[in-house]
Amino acid sequence: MQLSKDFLWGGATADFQCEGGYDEGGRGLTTHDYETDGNQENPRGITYRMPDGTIGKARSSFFFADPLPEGAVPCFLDGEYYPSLKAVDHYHHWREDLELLAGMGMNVYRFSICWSRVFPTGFEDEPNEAGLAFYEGIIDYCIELGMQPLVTIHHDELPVVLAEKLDGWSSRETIEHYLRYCKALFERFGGKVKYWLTFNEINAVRGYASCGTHNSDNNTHYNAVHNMFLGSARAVKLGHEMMPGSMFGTMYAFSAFYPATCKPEDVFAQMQKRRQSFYYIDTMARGHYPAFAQEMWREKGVELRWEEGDEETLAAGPLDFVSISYYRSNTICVGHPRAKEVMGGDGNPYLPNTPWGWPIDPLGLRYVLNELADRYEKPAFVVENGMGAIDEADENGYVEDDYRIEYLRDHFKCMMQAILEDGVNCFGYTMWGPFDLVSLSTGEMAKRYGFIYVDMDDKGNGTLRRTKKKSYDWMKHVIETQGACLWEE
Ligand code: BGP
Repeated sequence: MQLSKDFLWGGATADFQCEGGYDEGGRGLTTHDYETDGNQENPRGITYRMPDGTIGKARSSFFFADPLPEGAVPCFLDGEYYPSLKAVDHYHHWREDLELLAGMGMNVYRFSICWSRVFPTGFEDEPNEAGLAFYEGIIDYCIELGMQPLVTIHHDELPVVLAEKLDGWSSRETIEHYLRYCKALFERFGGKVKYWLTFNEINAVRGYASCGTHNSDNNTHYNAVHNMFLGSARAVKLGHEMMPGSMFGTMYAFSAFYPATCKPEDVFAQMQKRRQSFYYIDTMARGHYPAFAQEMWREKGVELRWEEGDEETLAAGPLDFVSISYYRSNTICVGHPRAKEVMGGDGNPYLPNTPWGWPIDPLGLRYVLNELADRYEKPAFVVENGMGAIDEADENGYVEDDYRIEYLRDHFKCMMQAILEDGVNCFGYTMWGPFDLVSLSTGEMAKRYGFIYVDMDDKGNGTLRRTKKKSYDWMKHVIETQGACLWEE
C-alpha cells in the first residue's frame, strides 16, 4: 500500500491561532482578538462594554456562541488573557516554522490570511501593502522549500470595524468587501497559489467571533450563511477568471454520525442529523440548495432573504473540490436535544476518547471519505485532522508522543484504504497544528497537536522555542515512503 508521489502531505494552521503580532504591520483588529482564554470547564468568551459602562462576557465557543446583548461593544478588559494577540508568535518565527515543516518532507502548507492584515478595517479601497508583503514572504518561502501554499481566505474571522458597522455577514454589503479582499489576494498571489478555500468549517461558524454577527439565533445565522454562500460562489467565479487553473474548495467540518442503535427511528434521526450539516456543503458543491432546505427553514423559523439573481449566483460558482476536517465521530438517537442541530451528539461506547473527550475513530475517516465521494463525485482533500493531547516535554523540549503517532497511523491507514481500495479521489492531507498553537475551542496551549513543540503555556509564558517531538521523525518517514512504512509497523 503506497500513495502516489504527487499526493499532497502537509500541515494546516489559522492566523489568529498562531501569528500574534496583532498590532504590527498595520494590521487591524480581528473578531477573535476579543476572545478570552478558557478550558474544558470554562468556555471562552467575547468581552464587551455596555453603553452605561457595565461590562460582560458572552460565551463564544464556536457553534455554541451566545448573542452579545443589544448595544454591547466588544472590548478588552483588564485581568483577562486574549490568546490571539500573541498566539505562538509565528509572525516573528515563520521562517523557522516553515523550515521545520519542509524538513519533514511536506509538499503543501495550509494557512489562513488574516483579512484585517490586508484590509485593516475591511472598508479600505486599497490593500495594506505590509499585510500583503507578509503573506507574500510566506508564499514565496513555501515555494522555495518545495511546499505548495494552500490558502484559507476566511478562517472564521472578520475585521472588527466591519463586524461592528455591518453586523458582519448579516449584511449583504459584507459580500462586496469580501470580494474586494479576494480580488486583492488573487491579483497578488495568482500564479503562485493554486489551491484556495473560500471559508473554513462553513457548517460550524456562528455568532460574533466567526460571523461577526451580534446575534446567533437561527434567522441571523442562516441569513449570514446565505451571504457567505453567495460570497463564496462569486469568489470561485472571479478566481477562475483571474487565475486559470486555480482550484477552489470550502472547508466542511465532517464528523461522522452514527445511529445510537439499529432502531429504525434512530437510523432515521441520524440521516436527519447528517442533513443539518450537508445543507452547507450540498449548496456550495452543487451550486443550489438541497430539496430538504425548505423544511429546515420552516422548522427553524428562518425567513431567508432571497434576492433576484441569487439562484444564478450560486449556480455560477460551485466548488472544484471538497475539503474536510475530520477529528471524531458521534452518535445520535431519536429525540436527542441536538438531533436537529448541526453540532453535538453523544460519544460512543466502542471508542476511546482524547483527553478532551473527542472519540477517536479512524474508520470514521474512511467512512466519511466514501460518503463524500459518493455524494459529490468531486476530488476530496483532508485539510484538518489530528489529536489534541497533553504533551510533557523534557528539559530539551522533547516529547515522546506515541499516542499521537498511534492516532495518526490509524487514521492514515484508513485514509489510504479509502483511496487505494475504495477508489476515493482524495489528493491531499494536512494535519492540524503541525507546530503547537492556540486551541480554537478552548483557547488553551495545553491542547497540543504538533509534531513540533512550542514552549509556551496557557497564559503566554515561555521561551517560544521550537523543538521536534518523537512524531516529527516518524512523520518524515511516512512521507518519504508515501505511507508504505505504516503497513510494516
Ligand atoms: C477546527 C478549526 C481549527 C482548529 C481545529 C481543532 O474546528 O478549523 O481552527 O483549531 O478545529 O480544534 P481545537 O483547536 O478546538 O482543538
